[in-house]
Amino acid sequence: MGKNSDIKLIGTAASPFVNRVQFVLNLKSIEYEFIDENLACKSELLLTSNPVYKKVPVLLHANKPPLPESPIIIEYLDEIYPDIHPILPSDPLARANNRFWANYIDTKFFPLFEELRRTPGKEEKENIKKQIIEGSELLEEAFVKLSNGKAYFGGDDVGYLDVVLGCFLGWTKFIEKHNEFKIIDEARTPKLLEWSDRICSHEALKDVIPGGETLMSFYMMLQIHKPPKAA
Ligand SMILES: N[C@@H](CCC(=O)N[C@@H](CS)C(=O)NCC(=O)O)C(=O)O
Repeated sequence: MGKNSDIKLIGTAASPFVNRVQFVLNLKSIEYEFIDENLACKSELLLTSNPVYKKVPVLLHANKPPLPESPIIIEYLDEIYPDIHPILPSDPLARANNRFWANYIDTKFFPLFEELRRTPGKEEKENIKKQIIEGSELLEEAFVKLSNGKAYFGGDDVGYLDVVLGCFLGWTKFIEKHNEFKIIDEARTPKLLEWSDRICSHEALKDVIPGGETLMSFYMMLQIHKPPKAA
């Protein structure tokens, strides 16, 4: 995409946080250049652009200071391109509710996936799986409330939580497959299951969600650089 674009994104294809920004850029039809980062050997560009966290994504917009952290990047893009596919709801309370659930997903729900990978011991793993399942049931309830009978968390169209949670679906399926359990299923989370099929085939997301091979090589890199805890 656009080599001379004034928007550049430092990222890696397997990162759900990077995928969120790509999803929003696609929804808003914004051309950008993707700068592929190797997290096993971080570039000078990443280290100087995000000296605090040293993580992707980082948005580079023209000559402005680099912007890290996916929720902050998404809100920034939504503010500078408000007319094309607004992401956050206009109602302040709905906006606050969206931020609440996004924060839950980022600080409670998704970190359990990493904890599952790093925790040794069958019993401990089963306990984490149980917490993930409870989390998915909370998200089912949130979906029912926020979507109001419509197709997306955002209502008739993709909104903030669709972006935030939708970009975890590749990893959700990967974790399900490699740990032999279901996170989103017909019996416990029927609405989320329908939503997940719908959003994964969305035009702006379908080429962004990483495939199994990309996820596996990232997973192997994590196993080396952040290995499971000692038993
Ligand atoms: N809170 C950050 C999380 C970003 C994040 O965890 N990125 C990972 C890739 S999925 C990363 O860069 N990890 C490198 C590291 O931990 O050193 C966001 O939402 O952007």
